[in-house]
Amino acid sequence: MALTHDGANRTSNAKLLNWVDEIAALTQPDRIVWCDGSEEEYQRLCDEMVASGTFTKLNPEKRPNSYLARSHPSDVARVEDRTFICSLNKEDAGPTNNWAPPDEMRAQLKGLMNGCMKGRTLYVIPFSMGPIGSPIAQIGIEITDSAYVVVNMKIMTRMGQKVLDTLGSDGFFVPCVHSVGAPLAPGQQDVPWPCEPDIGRKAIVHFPETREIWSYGSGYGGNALLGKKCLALRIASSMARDEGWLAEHMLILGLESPKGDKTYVAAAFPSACGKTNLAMIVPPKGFGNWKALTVGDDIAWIKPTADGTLRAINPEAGFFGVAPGTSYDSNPMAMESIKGNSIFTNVVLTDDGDVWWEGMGVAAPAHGIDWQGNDWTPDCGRVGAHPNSRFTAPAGQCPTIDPAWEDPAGVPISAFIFGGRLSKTFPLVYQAFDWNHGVFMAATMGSEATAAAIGVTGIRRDPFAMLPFCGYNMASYWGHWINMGKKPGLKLPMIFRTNWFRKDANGKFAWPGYGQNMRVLKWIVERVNGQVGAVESSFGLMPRYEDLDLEGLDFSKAQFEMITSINRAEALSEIEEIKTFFAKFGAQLPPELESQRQEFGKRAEKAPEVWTVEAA
Ligand code: O2Y
Ligand code: MN
Repeated sequence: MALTHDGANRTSNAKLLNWVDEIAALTQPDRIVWCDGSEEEYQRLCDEMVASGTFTKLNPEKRPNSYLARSHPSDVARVEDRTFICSLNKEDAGPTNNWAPPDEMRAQLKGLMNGCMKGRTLYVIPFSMGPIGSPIAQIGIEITDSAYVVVNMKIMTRMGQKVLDTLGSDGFFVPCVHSVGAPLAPGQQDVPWPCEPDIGRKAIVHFPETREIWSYGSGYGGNALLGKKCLALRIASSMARDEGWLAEHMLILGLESPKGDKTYVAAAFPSACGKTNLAMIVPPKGFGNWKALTVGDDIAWIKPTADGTLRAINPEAGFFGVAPGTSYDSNPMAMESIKGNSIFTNVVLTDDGDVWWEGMGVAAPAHGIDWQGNDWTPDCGRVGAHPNSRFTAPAGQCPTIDPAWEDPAGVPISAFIFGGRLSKTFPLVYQAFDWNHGVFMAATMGSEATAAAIGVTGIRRDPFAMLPFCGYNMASYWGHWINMGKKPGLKLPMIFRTNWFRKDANGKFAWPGYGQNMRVLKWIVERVNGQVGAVESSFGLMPRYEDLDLEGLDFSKAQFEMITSINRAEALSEIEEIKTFFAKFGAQLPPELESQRQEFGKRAEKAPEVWTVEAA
C-alpha cells in the first residue's frame, strides 16, 4: 500500500509528486517527510541525530549550535572509481570518465535501490543551486534516507518550501535519488553512520541526457550532497554545453582597489593548491588598502548576458572545506566562518567539547577522541583528524563575503585564473596571448605527480580542474570553451595561469604564497584594466620585477628571477608531454589546441637556454 504524505499540500507539480511516489515504491521507506527548510526542522533533525549517536553536540560556549559527526571508516571521500557518466554513447562520456550502458546501469540501480530505505525515513529536499529565482539558478530535488544529508543541504543550498513555490506546477527540476544503502530489518538497531561498506556496491551515477542523478551506498560529501559535484558540475556542465554557458569548478573573488573599483575573477585549481585559501585571501598588512571579497569558494556558473558580459553566480550557499591545514595563518576568514552554526565531520573531539585538527595552528589537546571514535593523544602515532575531514558552514558567516554574493544577476567576470602545483618549469604568473591560448593553458594544467600517484611521472593533468567533474567528453568540453571565444559580441575575460609552488635550489618554496598572492592578483587586475606592462615569454605575457607590487616584502630581483626564469629544455619536454596527453582524446581534440601546442613549441625553440624577464 502506498505511503501517505503531505506532498500534495506542498506542491502542485504532478511530475514531482509522481516521481516521489515512484521512488518510494522502489525504496520502500517507513515514512516520507517533505523538508520545509525551516530552522525548526534543522534543529529537530540535529536533536534526533544527537539522540541516535550520529551527532555529538559541541560545547555551545566554544562552538555554538555546532555538531560533530564521525563517518564509517570506509566512507571518507568521493569515490571516483565508482562515479559514472552514463551517456547514451560511450564516446560522449570520453576517455576520462567511467561509463556504463544506461540501460544496464538503470537495471543495476533498480536492484540496489529495491527496498533500500526499509526501516528509514525518505526525506524530500527541494533545493535551489543559486539564489532562488535567479535566471542562472537551477532547481534540484534530492530524495535521501539520510538526516545528515538534509542538514548539510540546508547549509550548502537554498532549501525548502520557497523552492517548491518557485518551481510551480510545471517547472523543471533535476531529480536526485540518494540512499546510504543500509536498510533496517524490523527491530534492528541503527548505527551512527549507516552506509554500504563494500566499495564495489557504491555507485554515483549521472544520466546526462535525462539530467538525472542516482547515488547509492555512501553518506559522505560529494557522493551524497548531490547539489554540489553531481548537479552543479557534472549535470550542469552538460546543460551549459547545450545552452551556451559555463559550469566551472572555480572560486569567485571580488578585488577592490583603494579607489573603490571592483574587478571580479574566477579561478580553478587542482586539489592541494590552496583554492579555499585564495577564495578567502586576506591582503598582506599595509598593502595599499586593497580588499578581497569572497563570492564563492568552489563552483561558478557563468552566463553571457545581452551586453556580452559574462556574469557568474556561486550556486552554493555554504562552504564544505577541508579541515586539516585550516588555521588563522593559512585562512583566517575560514576560521571566522566556522565559529558557530557549523557541522564538522571526522575531526578530533577535544575533552572540552570543541574540535581540533592537524594544522589548526593551536596546540594539540593532551587528549581527545579521534575521527574513528578512539582515545587519541598527540604522541599516539596516528593522526587525530582524517586528512579529508570537513567543515560545513554557511557562506554568509564569512566576514569578507562580497555584498553581491547573492545577487541573482551574478557578478561580471573580467579574468579567469588557472593554477597548478609545480616545483619547476612553470613561472609564478603568465597571461595568455589570446582566448585560444588561454584555453590551451587551462586544458594542460595540472600538478606534479605525488607519491599518491604511483607510476605516473611528470605532471598529473587536471584540465580546468574538471577531471573528476566534467559530465561529458573532456575534449568536447575544450571545444565548448573554444566556441565561447567565437561568439560575436562576447566580452571575453583575460586568461592567466599561476604557480605558487616553484622551489629554489634548496628545495624550499621560492614564493611566500598565502596572503602575498594578493600581489599577483593586483597585477592581474591591472592587466585587465590596462594599467601595467608585461613582457613576452614562450609561456605567455609576464610581469617585470617592477610591474609586481612587492612593497613591504623582502623579495630581491634574484628571488624574482628564481620564480620567473624559463628553462628551454624543460619547456620543450613539457610540450612533448602534452603531445602524449592530447593523443588520449583522438579525433575529438579541437584542432585549435594542437595548433597552440605547436606554436608554443616554436616559441620555446627560439628562446635562449635560460630565459629571464630581465634579459627580455
Ligand atoms: O570528499 C568529498 O566528498 C568532498 S570533495 C570537495 C568538497 C568541497 C570542495 N571541493 C571538493 C573537491 O573534491 O573538489
Ligand atoms: Mn572542489
